[in-house]
Amino acid sequence: TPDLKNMQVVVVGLGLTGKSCVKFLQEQGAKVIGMDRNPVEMPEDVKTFSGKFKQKPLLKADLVVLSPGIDPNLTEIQNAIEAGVEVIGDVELFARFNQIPVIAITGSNGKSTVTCLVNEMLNCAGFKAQMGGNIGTPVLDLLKSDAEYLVLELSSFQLERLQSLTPVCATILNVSEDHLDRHRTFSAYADAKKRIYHNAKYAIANRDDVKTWPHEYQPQYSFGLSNSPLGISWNDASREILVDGEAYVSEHQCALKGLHNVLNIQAAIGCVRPLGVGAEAITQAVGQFKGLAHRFELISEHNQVRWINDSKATNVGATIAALQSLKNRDSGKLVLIAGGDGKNADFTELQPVLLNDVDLLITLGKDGREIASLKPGSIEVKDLNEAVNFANSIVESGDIVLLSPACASLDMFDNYQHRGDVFRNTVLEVTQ
Ligand code: UMA
Ligand code: ADP
Repeated sequence: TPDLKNMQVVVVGLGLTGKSCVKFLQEQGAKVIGMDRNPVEMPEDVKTFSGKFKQKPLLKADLVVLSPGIDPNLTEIQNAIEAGVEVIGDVELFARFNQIPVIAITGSNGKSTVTCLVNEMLNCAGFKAQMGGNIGTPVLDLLKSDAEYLVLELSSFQLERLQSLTPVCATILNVSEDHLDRHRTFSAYADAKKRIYHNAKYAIANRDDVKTWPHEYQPQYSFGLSNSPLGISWNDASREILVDGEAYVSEHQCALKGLHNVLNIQAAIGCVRPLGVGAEAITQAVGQFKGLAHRFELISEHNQVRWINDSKATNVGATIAALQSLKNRDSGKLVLIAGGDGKNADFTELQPVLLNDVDLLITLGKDGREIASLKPGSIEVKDLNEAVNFANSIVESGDIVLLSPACASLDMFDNYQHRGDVFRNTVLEVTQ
């Protein structure tokens, strides 16, 4: 492991990640400087700058550690890189010290769901596993864990500069447009995700989505809805997940619903089977994992109207998945509430499902108008409260109201949890 003692390290961004970096670096004996655009309270021996990032300390540093939310293309950071300063992320720092086997998970959608499923499957098989990364616990906080496996959810921001991670299993679940405000082009975003396979022992890819494939694609480690004699597949007639052509788990044994979740379950199976996890543990895990809050979560069925909170649908792909899950329902109108900060996304892909599968579209937020323009008769409202009240005024027994914004929440809320909580509370208020 590298020696950080007395090294001059600048930590940029002092949120969850930055704080974990400062703590770790101090334990290693480094001299730490912190920077954040906002004033942040730090230990006394950490020199901290707020406001615009200070160029001089960045140029003088032995190492710069960037938080995932910091754009490496910022002038001050680029100048440091050009001056030969090493600039890395927290996951790279973690990888240089970590000894615990890692299962690494990325994708535009389904990361948190698959991370939790893999964790659950390992635990059901009697392994001690712990989750971290983009899901919430900064990876450096896991270095001292006594877990046998670390299950890491990694975002494109965390993968962008990563080199030293050597996962046992790595998977890209899917790649659809997201974060173009930061990565600028779709190919740059997809390339960042591809780094997850670098040095991975087993690469688990979606055989039907070439964008998820590693350089050396191997069908025995693939998943997907298409037929395949090898790897993990799906029999649509019997509604069963197959492994190497043999029935393995059936849909009714799984607590998660929807075809996108079939893919998530397949990917999780693909990640744990190389580790020796068997059918019994897998069946137990898929039976008990009901999914996370804010992901296609049923929050009320008052008067036979279903209200679904899918606030975590922060890109177009997730909203399309939600609408597809509702396609084969019996009857009733579908009201969709969408909009927020689109992160420079192209919404035209959403148009066919808005036209065919949505009966009424209510939009809000920064990019609400743009989404509303895709469907005649859409209604633009000022906030979520108005959206819920309007929906409530027109719904009848059998209808569904879905909050699935296809956008980030940051233009109107603290985060997607806040947006989902406001939705839930308002729904419970108006329907009681
Ligand atoms: N900051 C600046 N300048 C900037 C941007 C941010 O100074 O230009 C400062 C902010 O004032 C703040 C700090 O940086 O004090 C925040 O850093 P950060 O944005 O990197 O966020 P963290 O709190 O460190 O949380 C990060 C992840 N956030 C992002 O990638 C944006 C968390 O994922 C992750 O859970 C956490 O590390 C632990 O690993 C959240 C997320 O939204 C859930 N991720 C994106 C997503 O899922 O779409 C990728
Ligand atoms: P992530 O961590 O990648 O954001 P989550 O599991 O939190 O993924 O789910 C985020 C959103 O994407 C939710 O709206 C969820 O319903 C949807 N979703 C989950 N899995 C998939 C998938 N495989 N394909 C498309 N959408 C998905």
